[in-house]
Amino acid sequence: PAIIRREDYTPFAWLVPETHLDFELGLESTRVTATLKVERNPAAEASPVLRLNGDGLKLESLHCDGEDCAGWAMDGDDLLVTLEGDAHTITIVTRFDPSANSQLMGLFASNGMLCTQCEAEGFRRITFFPDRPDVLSTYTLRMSGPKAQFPVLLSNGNEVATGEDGDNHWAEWHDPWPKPSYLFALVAGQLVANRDTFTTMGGRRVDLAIWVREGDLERTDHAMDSLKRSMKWDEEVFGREYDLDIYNIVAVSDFNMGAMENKGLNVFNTKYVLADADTATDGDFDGVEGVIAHEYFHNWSGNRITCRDWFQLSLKEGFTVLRDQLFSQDMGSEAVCRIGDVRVLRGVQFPEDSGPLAHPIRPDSYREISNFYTSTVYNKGAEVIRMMRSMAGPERFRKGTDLYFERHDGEAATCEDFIRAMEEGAGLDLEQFRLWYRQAGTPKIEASVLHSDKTTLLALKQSVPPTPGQPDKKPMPVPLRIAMFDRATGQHRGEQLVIMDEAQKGINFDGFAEPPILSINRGFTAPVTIERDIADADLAFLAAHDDDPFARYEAMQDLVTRHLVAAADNRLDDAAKASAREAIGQALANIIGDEAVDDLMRGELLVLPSQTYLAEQVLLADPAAIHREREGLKAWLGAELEDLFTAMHSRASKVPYSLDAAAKGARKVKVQALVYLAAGAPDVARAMAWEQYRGADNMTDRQGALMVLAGIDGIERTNALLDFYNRYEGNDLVIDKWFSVQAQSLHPNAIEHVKALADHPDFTLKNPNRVRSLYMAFAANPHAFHAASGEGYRMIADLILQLDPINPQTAARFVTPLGRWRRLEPGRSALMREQLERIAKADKLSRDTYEQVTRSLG
Ligand code: B3K
Ligand code: ZN
Repeated sequence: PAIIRREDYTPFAWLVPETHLDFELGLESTRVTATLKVERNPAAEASPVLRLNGDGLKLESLHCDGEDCAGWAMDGDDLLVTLEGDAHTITIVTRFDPSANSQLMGLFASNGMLCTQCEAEGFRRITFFPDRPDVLSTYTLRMSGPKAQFPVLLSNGNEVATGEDGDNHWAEWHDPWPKPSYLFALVAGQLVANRDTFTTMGGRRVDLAIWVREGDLERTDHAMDSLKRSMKWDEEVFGREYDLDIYNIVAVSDFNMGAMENKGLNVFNTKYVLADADTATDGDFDGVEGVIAHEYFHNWSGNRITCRDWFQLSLKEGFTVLRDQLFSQDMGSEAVCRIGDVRVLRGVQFPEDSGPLAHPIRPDSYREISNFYTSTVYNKGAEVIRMMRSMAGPERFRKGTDLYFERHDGEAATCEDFIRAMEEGAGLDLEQFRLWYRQAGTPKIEASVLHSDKTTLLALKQSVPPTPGQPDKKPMPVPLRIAMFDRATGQHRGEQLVIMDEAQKGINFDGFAEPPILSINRGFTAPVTIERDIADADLAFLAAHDDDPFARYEAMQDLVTRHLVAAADNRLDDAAKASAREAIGQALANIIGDEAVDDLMRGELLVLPSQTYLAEQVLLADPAAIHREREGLKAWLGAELEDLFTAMHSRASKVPYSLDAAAKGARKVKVQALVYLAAGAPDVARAMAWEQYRGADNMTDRQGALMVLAGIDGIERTNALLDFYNRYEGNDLVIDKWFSVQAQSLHPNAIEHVKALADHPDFTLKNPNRVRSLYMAFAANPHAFHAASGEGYRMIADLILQLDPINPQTAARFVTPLGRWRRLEPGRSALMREQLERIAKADKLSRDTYEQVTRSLG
């Protein structure tokens, strides 16, 4: 497959001012008549050839200006039409079988309904079209089909006419806003709606509807509430008002990703719509709120202003992720949200940035664009814009975004356009900052405090590691919020924002009698790694006293990380290990007892650094050693602090269920207590977890207890898993949890359990949620996936080979865990690489999987 390069961009030779679509709908056969008005693009180099993209389409007929069209040819999957004059009407008929569309791109069938997914290049599976984001067109659509099968017919914009015709009925929709084809959507099926209204700041009354299958209606209130709060928030914080009279959301159970921001008709994975206390955890509730907000915010950052080409993806995704993060921060706890964002960044994006798939937030080339919907484009993209916000401050940042929205409304824009609007509107000089868009890799900042009688010097060093295709890097501007704590008072004298924009830099401080304690990258102002020269006792001090909650969390993480990395590397003798454990135990005990901290934050402070994060800290990781030390520490802490954990659990168990912060916090610390006790006092934990399971009146408590029980042998394990299955049989989203809990468990036989679950009648490769619930959970289970025999790697490779012909987009996502081979100890490294090579040798691979496997082998 060909490589597409950013530098090769050229504007399309033709404009498509109007698109008319006529769908004759059927689950097994749908016929599409597309009528395109085309005219020469005066801003592009003239060409008589109109390239219409297709993907697996069969052309039934083609007319130009009503006549049979002579000048056409196929170029691979694309249709090339040669046109003499300046303006024409092209009519194209295609027909296909939506029920055979297991890729879930284009128009597909899901549970008897029809729905579309077009981003990035799915529209070309519906009809021949210039399927690129810089071709904006006004869409009018007619669809007809059997009324009994498809009582509800939806598309973008407004419904303008409906009618009946025997057993069939039809609807016409018109979207007044010109849009690229990737934002097109159509839904037809048996659906019911939760309806509400929202009045915008300008007085427009918007009819809101969330469409689901009949039995799911009662689980849609949280999504509706999140939608209304998002609409209000975007008006208040970004000055953005909604621009249509209706806003529809449809939930489907077969979906490759979270959701899709189609204009006026969002299509959602059920996972991000349905939530109630009995079936959704607190994390699920937060996920629904975040994704509803994200897709809504796209209406401006994505739809009103879209991307010129797919290399600019971060323009809409990075910015929209930042917007949804700021929203969630305002709805809940700022510090806890920030910690959650950083955990995702470190758990997914940092490993991506240090592995074979590393790429800048604005990539330079791709073979399959679906592979670039990455944590780098999304999460690092959000961090990059957040840094601009930190440098400008919220008011000036808002001036920058106002200018961007005003200047580029209705356009297909570039990252460069965004940067320029920020420079002018927010008054920032971003010349050197543009490197964040060009360079991949996570910058490393080394910090040390040098103290003499009178002066204190903070010495900073920056390096950006080499990444594939980018051996040499330049220093980037890294905004770091810093505070120096005075040992005499235990306080700092105010924080400052330092822009570290050179390879080396020194900053002087006066007036410290003793060397101050450095608190750096407070609030995680920059997506970098920090190596600071600091004593464990000072980390413990910051973990207990830093007034920046993120910095507190960070100090605790650092304290534990250092110890576990050293222990896994066999660098500690018994005495050193014992004293490090004592220090960590003391710090945890302080956190458990600190009445100034709320439980939500306490829950964060108690989390041990993940195995992935620990592995990231060393050049060649030994997953078994890391696992042994991490579990060893957990067990020691669980035993040592048993009384504190049981007391915390029993205190928190008295808090009744609600969705307020105190109650969510109570549930979070309960699970934490069980996790430590399960390692350190398994008999106590088993009894407590079983009691929590049986008494649970909500999914957070029930799933938390189940997770703990799934890792400990005993009759409780069997009974809880059986009870959970029977209780929720038929509820797909909850049965996904049942698969995940087992695939991710600490049970020594997890690998065997996963094999058995793959043969369970409820398992299917056709549903992406189900596939992920079993195999993503498994790939994230360090002791099982990294089994010394290589069995775990083989199982993931088998899955990729089986899934690739069915759903290449989802299959390709599973290559990532196998891409870690360069960073593993030699034995596992070879076993992992072997599996990548086995996949590479397969007869027929999709473009998606081919690209990821070849890059991973590098
Ligand atoms: N824009 C979509 C993602 C589409 C992914 C296509 N492979 C959802 C989102 O980011 O909001
Ligand atoms: Zn998005």
